[in-house]
Amino acid sequence: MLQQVAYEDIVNAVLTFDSDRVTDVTKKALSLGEDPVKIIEQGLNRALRIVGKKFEGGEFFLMDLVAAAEAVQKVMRETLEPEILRRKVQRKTLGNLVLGTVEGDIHDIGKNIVGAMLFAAGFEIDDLGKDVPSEQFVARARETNASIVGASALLTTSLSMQREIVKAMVAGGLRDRLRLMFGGAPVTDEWVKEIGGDGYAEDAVGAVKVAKKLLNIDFELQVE
Ligand code: HCB
Repeated sequence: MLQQVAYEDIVNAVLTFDSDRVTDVTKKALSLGEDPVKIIEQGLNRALRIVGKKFEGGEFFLMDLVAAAEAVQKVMRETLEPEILRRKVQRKTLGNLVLGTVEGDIHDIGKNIVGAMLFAAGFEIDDLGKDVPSEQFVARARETNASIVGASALLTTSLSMQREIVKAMVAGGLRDRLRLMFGGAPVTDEWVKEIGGDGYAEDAVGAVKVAKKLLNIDFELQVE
C-alpha cells in the first residue's frame, strides 16, 4: 500500500511539473526502501507516458513536455542514478557498449536510464548523447572495440535511422564483430528483426537482460 501511494505521488508531482516535489517524494520512497528501478519504471516512466498521451490529445503543450522532462531528468541525475550506482554490488567489466539516440532525435531520458542500468550491471558505457549520426556510432564502436551498440529512437520519423545504423555497420565492416540492440517507444521486436538488429529491449531492465544474452552472459541483475 505504501508503495502504491509513493508511485502515485511521483506521477502526480510530474504531471503538475513540480520538480522539487518529484525529488522530495522520490527521496521519501527511497528512504522507505523502494527499489530505484521500480521508482523509475512505475513512477517516472508511467508519468511521462501520461504526459505524452496528454500532449497527443492536445491537453498538454510543448512547454509542458519540456517541464515534465526537466523534472524527471533532474531527479534521475541527482538522486536515482547515484543511488543505482551506490547499490551496485561489485564492479566487473562485462564488455564495452556504445550508446546513443539516433540522428534527428533529441529524446535522451530513456537512453540515459538504460546507460545507468547497464553501467551498474557491469558494462563500460560510451554515451554518444543524442542526435547522433550513424557514422559516429560506427567510428566509436571501432575505436572502443565495442561488443554492443545500443541506439534509442522515440519518433516515428527517426525510427528509420536505426536501419541506417545497421547499414552503416555493414558498410564499415563491423557488423559481424558486434551486436546491435535497439529500443525506444515506437520500437518493437518485429521492427528490430526487420532491420537486421540483434536485440530489442522494452525497458532498462530488459536492456540489461538483452545485452547479457547477446554476449552469452548468465543473467543476474545486480542493482538490488
Ligand atoms: Co517528445 N514526443 N517530442 N519530447 N516526448 C514523444 C516521444 C511523443 C510520443 C508524444 C506524443 O505525441 N504522444 C511524440 C512522438 C510521436 C511520434 O513520433 N509518433 C513526441 C514529439 C512529437 C516530440 C516533438 C516533435 C514535439 C515538437 O517539437 N512539436 C519534439 C521532437 C524533438 C526531436 O527529437 N527532434 C519532442 C521533444 C520532446 C522534449 C524535448 C520536450 C522531451 C524530451 C526531453 C529529453 O529526452 N531530454 C520530450 C518528451 C519527454 C516526450 C515524452 C513525453 C516522454 C519520452 C520519455 O522520456 N519517456 C514522449 C511520450 C512517450 O514516449 N510516450 C514524447 C520515458 C523514457 C524512460 O522512455 O521509451 O525513452 P523511453 O525509454 C525506455 C525504453 O524505450 C527503453 O528503455 C527506456 C527505459 O525504460 N529504451 C531502450 C530506450 N532506448 C533504448 C535503447 C536500447 O538499446 C534499449 C532499450
